[in-house]
Amino acid sequence: MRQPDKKNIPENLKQNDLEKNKSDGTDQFLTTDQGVKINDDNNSLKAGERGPSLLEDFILREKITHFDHERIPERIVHARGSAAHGYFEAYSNAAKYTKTGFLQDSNVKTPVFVRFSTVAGFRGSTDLARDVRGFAVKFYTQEGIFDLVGNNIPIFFIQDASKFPDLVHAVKPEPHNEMPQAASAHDTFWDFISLMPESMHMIMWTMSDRAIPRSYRMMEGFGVHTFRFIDKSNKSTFVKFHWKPKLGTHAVVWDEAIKISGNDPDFHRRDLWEAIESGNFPEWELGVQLIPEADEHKFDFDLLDPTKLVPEELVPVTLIGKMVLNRNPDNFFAETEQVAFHPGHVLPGIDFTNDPLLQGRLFSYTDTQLSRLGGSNFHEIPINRTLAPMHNNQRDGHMRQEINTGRVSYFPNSLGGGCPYQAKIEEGGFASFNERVDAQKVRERSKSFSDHFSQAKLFFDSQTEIEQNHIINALRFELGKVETPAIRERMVGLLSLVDMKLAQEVANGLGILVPTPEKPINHGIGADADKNKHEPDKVQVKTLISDALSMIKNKNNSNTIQTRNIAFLCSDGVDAISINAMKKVLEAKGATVKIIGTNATAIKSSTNTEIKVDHSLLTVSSVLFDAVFVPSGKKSVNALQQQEKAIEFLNDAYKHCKVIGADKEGIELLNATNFSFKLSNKMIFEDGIITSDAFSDNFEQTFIDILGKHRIWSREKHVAK
Ligand code: HDE
Repeated sequence: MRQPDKKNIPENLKQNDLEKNKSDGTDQFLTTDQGVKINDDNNSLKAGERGPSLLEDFILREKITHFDHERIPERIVHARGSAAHGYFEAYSNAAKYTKTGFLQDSNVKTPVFVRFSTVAGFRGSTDLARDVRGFAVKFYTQEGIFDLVGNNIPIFFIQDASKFPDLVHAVKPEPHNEMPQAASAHDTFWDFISLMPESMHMIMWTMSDRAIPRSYRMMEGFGVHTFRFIDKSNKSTFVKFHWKPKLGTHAVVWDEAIKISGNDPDFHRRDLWEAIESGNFPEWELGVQLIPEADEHKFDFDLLDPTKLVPEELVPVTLIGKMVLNRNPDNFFAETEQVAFHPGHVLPGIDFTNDPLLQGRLFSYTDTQLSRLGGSNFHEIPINRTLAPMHNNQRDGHMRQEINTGRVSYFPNSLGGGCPYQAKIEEGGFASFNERVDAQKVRERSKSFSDHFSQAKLFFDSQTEIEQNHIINALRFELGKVETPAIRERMVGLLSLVDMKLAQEVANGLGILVPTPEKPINHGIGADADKNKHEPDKVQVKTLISDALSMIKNKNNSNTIQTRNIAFLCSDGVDAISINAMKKVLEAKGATVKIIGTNATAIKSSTNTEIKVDHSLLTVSSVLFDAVFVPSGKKSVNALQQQEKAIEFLNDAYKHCKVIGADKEGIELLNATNFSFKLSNKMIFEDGIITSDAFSDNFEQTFIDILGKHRIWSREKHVAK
């Protein structure tokens, strides 16, 4: 039996594998696809200088033909995405529960390729859409490929795979006019949702700030479904997968998200790319919630229901490994676009449950690659190729790369000596978990799936007031864009089954009433209305509040300011000492400083030294940064006061609850803003405005301490007034 070499596997094993397919034209001749050197790539072959082009011009024909076929269909969902390479290291504490190889040994570095995505938008749409984010990880293990194809939200909209095409048709741009792009704020989406009470828990999450992350690097990830770990004795333990980001879980605010979409639609893509290029490698820890088979029915929800999560207070998350992303792809199309994930790519030691959403996914992912990547040989595309030895009797098909030798392509055979031969379980052969299934075929939903509101309420109740307000505002925005009154009413009716205050606040924003028994919901679907009325199941709920569901209360968030981006607003005459003092402490803590100048190249300090400008004020906005600092320097501040963009920069930073720092004369620039009254009201500290006047002794440190809080949420109340 072949034993994989588990010791000291270099982290770049997949990189070595990809090297075989890399091509670099440096110092090489330009050639045709056939390797013929090209003498003139600028002119087609013509009958005379001004005559028609000749069909025999094989160089032109080849070039144009290839160009004509450059595009492949984009993913039907998750079309917009960004990816990176890295590695995973197990802590080896999961070995008790699963026999899967890559989780056994902490010396093994398993190469990974991770693709993050939005769901609804097209390939070229904005990163900052209000949307779920995909979080798909391909592990190139020594036993084959394992794909953990998850999202940044631990549950889903629907319970049964048969509703997925309907959900996606509803959320995608409407079919008659293909609008709106990368947005759920339109009638077809809310029409569907208002008739699908099972989506209410997910709606709470997607209307929360989880749907507008600050960065892919600051998102949690979840496997969503309940999977199984299988140990050596074939014992099964239910498992829920979690990714916990080292940088904490953070979001932007909605006004910021829509402004980022205009300023830099590639915001998340750029953020991931630049972090990796600059050596700030993003990290996550892999966590699992483990539930013994015997406890399957001990919860007030069904473990097979993908609209439910297992509260961390009931089953804590055990960390079993860490993942580091340390290399950007070389070629977007070859790697990020052609990577094909599939929740059905599992290994010995990991298996499925009967979650009906997962079961449907197991069919869909291979099927979609057949049309997206053009045929059944997509596993041969370098990014999809396994590192484990691969031998079988699958043959031929479009674009087959492998040259299978010999005359045998069937099993069993005697002519090939019985090869390739089957592996016994002890030899690493995969055998499905032998779950006993004894049932009749039915098209039915289990009664245990019928409580659609308890966990929606759990989520809403677990949020801080700030976060609840964001959910209310998101719903006011989304439903405010809905044109059909009956859809809005139905939605408010469903919200009233989650939380009356929530429904009332949303209804107030829409200018409608919350439906009551006297004035019931208008279902808007004629005679069938009664069929769609939903009577919520009353269930005894054990978990009433879960702090892990709130990003603000989340205990995994540290106060790190690592990789936070701080804008320094500067012009000629800026005080270099003031810049350097703040820059030094920020960079020592791993933050990044960007000099924003009144021109695009360089400015002169008060002592006439040249300071390189990172961005011209004209090309950036406060929404692209985590905080803003105005260094001292009278002339610089005077010049900035003349720039509307500088004042707008500060006003937006204030509105989005970001830390604002100003050194000596820098404070005068704050006097020209909407929040200048704060300076006289002495509310500066709790309001996140850090001036050298008020904090003369520990100015820089105070700035950093407040920056570590991510946002000064308390400010939001008076910003709104
Ligand atoms: Fe997917 N999903 N999905 N999905 N999904 C796809 O596969 C599908 C679901 C997820 O970066 C598609 O290769 C069905 C849940 C991610 O390449 C497609 C159902 C979760 C990605 C597909 C679901 C996901 C996809 C489109 C319900 C979180 C992007 C292109 C039964 C656990 C992967 C492709 C990447 C992509 C089908 C529901 C996550 C069409 C039928 C739940 C992260 O096959």
